[in-house]
Amino acid sequence: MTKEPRPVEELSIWADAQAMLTKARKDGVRTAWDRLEAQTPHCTFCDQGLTCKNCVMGPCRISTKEGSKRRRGVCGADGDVVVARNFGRFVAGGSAGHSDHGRDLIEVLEAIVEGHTDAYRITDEAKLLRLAAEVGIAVDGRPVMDVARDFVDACYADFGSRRKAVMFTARVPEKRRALWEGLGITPRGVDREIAEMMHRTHMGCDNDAPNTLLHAARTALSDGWGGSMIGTELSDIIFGTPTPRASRVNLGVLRKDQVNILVHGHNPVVSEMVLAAAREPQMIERAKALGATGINVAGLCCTGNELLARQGVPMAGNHLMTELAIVTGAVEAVVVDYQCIMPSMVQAAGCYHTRFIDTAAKARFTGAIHFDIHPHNALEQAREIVGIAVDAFAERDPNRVEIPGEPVDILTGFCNESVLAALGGSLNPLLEQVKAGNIRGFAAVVGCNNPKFQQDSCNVGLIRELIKRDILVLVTGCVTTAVGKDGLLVPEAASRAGAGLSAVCKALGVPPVLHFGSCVDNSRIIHLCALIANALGVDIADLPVAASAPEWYSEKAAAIGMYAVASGISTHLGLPPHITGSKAVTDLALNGLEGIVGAAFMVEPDPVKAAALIDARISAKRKALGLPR
Ligand code: XCC
Ligand code: SF4
Repeated sequence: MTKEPRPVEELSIWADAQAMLTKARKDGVRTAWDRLEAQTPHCTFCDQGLTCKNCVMGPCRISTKEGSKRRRGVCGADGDVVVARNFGRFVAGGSAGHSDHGRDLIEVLEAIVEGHTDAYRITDEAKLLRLAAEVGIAVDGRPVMDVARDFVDACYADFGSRRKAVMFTARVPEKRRALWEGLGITPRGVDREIAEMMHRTHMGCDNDAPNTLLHAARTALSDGWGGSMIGTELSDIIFGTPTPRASRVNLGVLRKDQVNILVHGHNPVVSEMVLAAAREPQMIERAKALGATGINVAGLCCTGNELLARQGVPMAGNHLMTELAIVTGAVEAVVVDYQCIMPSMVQAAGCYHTRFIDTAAKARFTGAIHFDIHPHNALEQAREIVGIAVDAFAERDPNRVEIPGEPVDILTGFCNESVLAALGGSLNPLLEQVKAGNIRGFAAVVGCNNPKFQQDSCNVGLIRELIKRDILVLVTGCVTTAVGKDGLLVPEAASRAGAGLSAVCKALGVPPVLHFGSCVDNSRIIHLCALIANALGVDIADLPVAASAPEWYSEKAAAIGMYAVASGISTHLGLPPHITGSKAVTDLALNGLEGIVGAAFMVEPDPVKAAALIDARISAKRKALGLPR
């Protein structure tokens, strides 16, 4: 007997998701929720991090039972070592993802400097010059392209083995840098730390769990202050630094009367070109010839966040909406770069007229239409892609189209530069509000969806609670779409915040939740923390700030959490990583790290309880700084 499927209301809090889950069942499209059910219960050894496959004397499953003969693997590694090694590689995977993305932007800037592309250009020259000067490159009187060439070299050098510290660690408060130095976790080079983690976790190397975890911190720091930060800064230089602008979210941003193209993945390098091609008059004419009124580009996941923050392109959905967006039957093409793209989307697309197009040699999907996009051919390739989407419009079956819900308004485009500009060039007005207790602190709520949660219940539930407690929230990644759909990314949402925060937001005309970009843009948030700490003459760990990834799923989210904690920002997770098989590792993550780096992880699936934990943290930090409330 087959089990009744779970009611769609239990799977997501959103009406648009529920409608598409119902349609998916009718259309025979399987989703992540169905597949999770098929995978449940998960293997307990794997879930707790106690499986090791690092060599072929194994695989080994470590038992934690007292007296068991299987308390050690064939090589003799115990549960602590296996858990730490697995977690170390997990963090290295995430750091590699963000940082390789960052490197792709260096290659684009290099192509601009070398004159190998007309598709890309330096949009924010002032930012390039400012950053170049910041890292010690001579700027005055030099041609911009010469400065850019030196900056490209400086960025590449951050990936290598010759530096004592990645360049942007100069932004970190001195006290924290000294702490890292003392612990031996100053991030030296992005590729170096990642490679060293792979080395350490080979059989017979680092067999001391705390030592492995310290290197996990170092690896993550090379992402946060290295690869991700380079990704963010170069994206601003090439595509422009975000400024506040209006946009809209949810599946309702898809258009019945237009060619719909969804961009999905992470890097703006491809999606910006697709957008540019879709705006060309001859493309729009081609769409009109087929009966469409135009071409609508909308975002999914983080490349969506990149286009949203810089161009105001609407956001169709976050991680768990990606399959459901196809189920609308209204999508002509999904164009992907890399990361967080469920391979199942190829099958989902195959159930409709939707073309699934991949664009990177390093992220190919069997069954997809493949383009190999490089800086020198990006715009021509993007034009071909948009052409394929437009032609697919002729095959759309109106009887299978259902676009649920109305778009919700949001305000986007916040970043350190735009916040500083809004404050008149200095953080002081903001800090005065913090000192007075109108803003009690800051929380960065970031990350993904995970079908183990009712979609967005924890993301939204936590943020609603935090703003009530006068905690200003910054969001990135897939949490953006969640709060956006809840109506919290508009200035009018100030009325849903506590009295203090509400008054500040009303005075400034900003929402109580600020959209700070994509996942690599969490680097903006640690940079902001460093700016505030430096302005106050304290360490980041002394600030009334916290981070949270309520519904996280990915290796990248683990890297972000790890660099946040190692930077002194306590971080809440809605569910634990695969470490619970080791008491030593779990204790270290939840408690021990506090004494080492001044911050630790908190794990709590209930959003209201999580808000209380974050609030308690912020209160303690305020008290230590001698601040009221
Ligand atoms: Fe991926 Fe960045 Fe997570 Fe969304 S939030 S599911 S990592 S797209 Ni980073
Ligand atoms: Fe087993 Fe050790 Fe090999 Fe891991 S490294 S598979 S624990 S023998």
